[in-house]
Amino acid sequence: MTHRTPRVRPRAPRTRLEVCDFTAARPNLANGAERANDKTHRHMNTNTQEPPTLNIWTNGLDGPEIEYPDAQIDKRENLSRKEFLNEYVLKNRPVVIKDAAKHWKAISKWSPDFFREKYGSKKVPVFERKRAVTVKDMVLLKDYADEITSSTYQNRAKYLFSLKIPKEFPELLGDLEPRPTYWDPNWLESKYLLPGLPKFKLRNITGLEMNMGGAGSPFPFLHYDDLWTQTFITQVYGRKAWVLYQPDQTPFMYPSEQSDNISRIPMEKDVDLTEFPLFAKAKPLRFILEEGEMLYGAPGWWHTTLALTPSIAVVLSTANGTIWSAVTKASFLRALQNPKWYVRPLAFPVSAYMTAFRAVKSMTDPF
Ligand SMILES: O=C(O)CCC(=O)C(=O)O
Ligand SMILES: [Fe+2]
Repeated sequence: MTHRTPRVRPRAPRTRLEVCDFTAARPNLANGAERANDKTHRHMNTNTQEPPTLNIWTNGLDGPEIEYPDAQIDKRENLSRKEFLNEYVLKNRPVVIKDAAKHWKAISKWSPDFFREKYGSKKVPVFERKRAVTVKDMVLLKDYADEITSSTYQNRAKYLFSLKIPKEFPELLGDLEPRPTYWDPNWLESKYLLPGLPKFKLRNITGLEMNMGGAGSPFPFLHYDDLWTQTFITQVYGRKAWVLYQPDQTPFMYPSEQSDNISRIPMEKDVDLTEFPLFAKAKPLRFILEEGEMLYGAPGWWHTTLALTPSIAVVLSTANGTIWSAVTKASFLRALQNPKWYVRPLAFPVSAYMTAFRAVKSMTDPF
């Protein structure tokens, strides 16, 4: 996905309720539905008055030994398009497709060394979260390749994301073929989608992107992908831990004021439950995406990641008739809530156009 630059304002002062609501921090009382074998660290040291905290990766940001043997995500092979549609897309459930990228050259060819040698002098944007603000830095790819290969859990590499492959590495697109059938139809690629509004977010959300990190690098923020699109993330090199929360967990996610799809909860350290008490109630789904596997990220699911090794992933956001009404609604609200007053009236023609677009596209791409 393309992320809006998530600059998050300093937090509002804590409310009395947040400071006092310690029930939420006690997992067994607060969240009876939670899996019994969930070993999430939640500490409340009553002797020293340390605030209760929660580590979303269960065994800390300090070591690569994370394993989730009871991962609650389906990992499928030989998944037909029909099964994909009926069992996952129409049920709004994520799935890992183990063999969707098995013929891609990228899987054996791309690595930090490959990018260091072939593209070392290219400048790329890298990100980290500092005090609730995502900070961007520009670095040479050769330096960044060194950073991710020497990253440790104590000294974590920054995160590179949303680097547009067609723009930055057009000659590498052939390494990502054959194109998985699950990606189509992708209406976001249509030149008839809101042609008069080239800057409108929906026009720029698709296209293959690259993400990179090093061992211990957290993706800078917990979020769901913009405008309720679906996203396919392929782990081309290395492995990465994922945590997902289904859309009904939104009340526990603390969306930021500026971007309702980006949480204010910091990812670079344990979550302070006196500040985010409701987060203790959220039901996580955790798993590891192994090299070569492709995740279908269903719309509206909150997620974030932690690279366990040097990691390279390829991301594509798509949309079509199966999710179009949700994408239309999100686009309508985006325009309506735009800080620029003159953009707001566009909300109505945008949603009318998208509704008509769906009627036309459905003739050739019925579901
Ligand atoms: O690659 C990752 O670590 C996370 C990707 C992601 O969530 C995104 O690009 O939207
Ligand atoms: Fe995402």
